[in-house]
Amino acid sequence: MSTQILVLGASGQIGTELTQKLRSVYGNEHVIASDIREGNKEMMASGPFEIVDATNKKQILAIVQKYSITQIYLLAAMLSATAENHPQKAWNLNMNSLLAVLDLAKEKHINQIYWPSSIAVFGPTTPKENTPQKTVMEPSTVYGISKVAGEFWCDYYHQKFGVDVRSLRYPGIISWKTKPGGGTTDYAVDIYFKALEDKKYECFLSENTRLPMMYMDDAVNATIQLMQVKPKDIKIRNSYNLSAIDFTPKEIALEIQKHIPDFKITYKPDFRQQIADSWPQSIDDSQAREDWNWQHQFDLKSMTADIIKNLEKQYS
Ligand code: AKB
Repeated sequence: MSTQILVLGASGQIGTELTQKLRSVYGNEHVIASDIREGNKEMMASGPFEIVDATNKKQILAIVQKYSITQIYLLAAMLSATAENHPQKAWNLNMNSLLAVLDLAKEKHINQIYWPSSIAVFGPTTPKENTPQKTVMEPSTVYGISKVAGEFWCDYYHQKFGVDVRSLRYPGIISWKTKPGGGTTDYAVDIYFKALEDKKYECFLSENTRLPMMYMDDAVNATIQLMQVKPKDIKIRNSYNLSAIDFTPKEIALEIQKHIPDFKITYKPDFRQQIADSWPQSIDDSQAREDWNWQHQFDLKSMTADIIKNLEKQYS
């Protein structure tokens, strides 16, 4: 049976780039993009697109049957900052979408699932540096609570029903093609746009707030790589720690100033500071590196050079 992929939440920050990469790997017609709103022009033109509510199991099943889907990548989610303002909505979206696709796999409509977890599963009681794979998970955000619960559901469906579900704990993901929305790590995307547009940026986190981060190219590659690993090599069924770089707002600003010398950053921490302070500063992802040979490519320097080169083209 050929691989037929459905991406739920394809129009979001990660979904947009993941869909395009999956299409280049598996062929445009084999990757069905879906969301509650249309995606960008490239996505709409390059392959099939369907409007789907990721929490509606019936709607998902109809698409699964229409395209003989074998794998689902579930990217629809409400992120940390927005979830604090809409707790019930966040819980419903983040949980019901996951339970819907886990059930579809249990009922043998599909054979593989990808679902992202996050560094938000960790909380103030977790060791902050080199946070281990297995450690205290007592999150203090609604988003984090939904991700911890999701991880337990994934493990449960795997143990109990043999569902092949795979997951990564994403750090902050940095991109320039599609902006994120509602996350605490979003400053590290906004800062590049503002640097090019206005040569200044007011950061909503304080200057020394260190957080784990990753360039989009690395995140997309890790995700597809994980899905291609033989089932016997997947040793973790709740979610793998995944890491690349970590930096503070001050450090990213200094790196941007190497390209745009008159760029200025100011700091005005808001409610997101408390969320950031509850998360790890760096992550130990040695299990992912051992089990399926994960390696990141981009550091702060190469990522910044790549983003500024691409944004300069876009603005010129
Ligand atoms: C957020 O900031 O909410 C996300 C995440 C770390 O999961 N980027």
